[in-house]
Amino acid sequence: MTNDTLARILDKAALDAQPVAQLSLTHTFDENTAYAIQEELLACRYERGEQFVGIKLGFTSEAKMKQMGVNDLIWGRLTNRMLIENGGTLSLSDFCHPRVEPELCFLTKKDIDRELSLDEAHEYIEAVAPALEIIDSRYKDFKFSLEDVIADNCSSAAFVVGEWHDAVPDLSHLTIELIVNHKVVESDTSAAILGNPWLSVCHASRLAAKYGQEFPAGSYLMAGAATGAVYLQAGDLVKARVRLLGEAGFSVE
Ligand code: 0L1
Ligand code: MG
Repeated sequence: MTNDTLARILDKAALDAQPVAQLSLTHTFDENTAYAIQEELLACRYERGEQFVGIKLGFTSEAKMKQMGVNDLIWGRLTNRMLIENGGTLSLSDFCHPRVEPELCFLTKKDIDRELSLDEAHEYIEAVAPALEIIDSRYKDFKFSLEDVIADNCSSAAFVVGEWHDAVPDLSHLTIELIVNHKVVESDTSAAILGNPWLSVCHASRLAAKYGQEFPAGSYLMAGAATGAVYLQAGDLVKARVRLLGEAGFSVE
């Protein structure tokens, strides 16, 4: 099967909200091919009029990399259709088996077309906000190989961004809580994101350049999860609360 055909299987799974068998059970493909399938998958969305609005990073904690037996981050693309307004509503029926995780989101200030050093990262970022990522594997039982999840746009499904704040140089000591129905269900500090969330800017710039993804000023950069993800249920009221940055939230119907 061609990359386009494989991508269309995943695109249909997302549109129908019906998970499919892992591609790797019947097809052998490497990481580069997985990213090529991801590009085709996004092309399906662009054909329907969606627009690229940013990048998300996955496996930003060492524990998760070890669990998957990999030594690099993975990344996916965000589109305008995935953005849920802060305080808005998500319909469970639009997703296969969605989970949510609290993150930080950066807003880029300049076009980024090469790997940035940590020293340079600050001048490329306009602001930072509390955020929530909704991940939804298009594979049955949320099970996949590394190549499977990359092809599936790293489980990207939706995201919510709170109020923007000046991005101060030290973002490593912020408590980040995931609150569901007024209860804190997950909590950690922002250091859980690569030890320093600013490193997400460096890695996103490296990966965008490596895979030829334009990363223009005004893009979102979801920095990676600070805690584990939890499954969503109808009726849930979900918030990310980040010390000094405030909250982002949505409800589930
Ligand atoms: O955003 C993430 O960290 C998740 C990346 C994909 C793996 C998963 O679905 O858990
Ligand atoms: Mg995430």
